[in-house]
Amino acid sequence: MRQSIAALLILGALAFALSACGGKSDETAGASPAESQTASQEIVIKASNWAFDKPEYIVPKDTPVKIVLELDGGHGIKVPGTDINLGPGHTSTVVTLKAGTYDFRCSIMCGKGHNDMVSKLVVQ
Ligand SMILES: [Cu+2]
Repeated sequence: MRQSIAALLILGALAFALSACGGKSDETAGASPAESQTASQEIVIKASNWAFDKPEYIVPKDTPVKIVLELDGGHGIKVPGTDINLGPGHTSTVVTLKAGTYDFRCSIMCGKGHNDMVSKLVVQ
């Protein structure tokens, strides 16, 4: 009788230790380094032949935002003064911008209307 009680106690202790271990590893898995890249807002810029869908895009300053380029044709954007450089095969990025107005244009020679493809990011 005494032996079976000891066995139960050992089993109980083992179960407790295992569950404690499990809890710990779950916590570690939850802390993802990618979370610092989470954007609070998404700005969609649509490029087609031969225009961007808006004359300007309003972007919140000092806030991580996801810039998404939607393409209809072979276009790209490169925004001077920022890390934004998008085009076919690389159509989104997360950036944090300082207040200001950033003019940009199509970054890929796309045909006769290429020079008309201008717009701006208004960061405020
Ligand atoms: Cu172009």
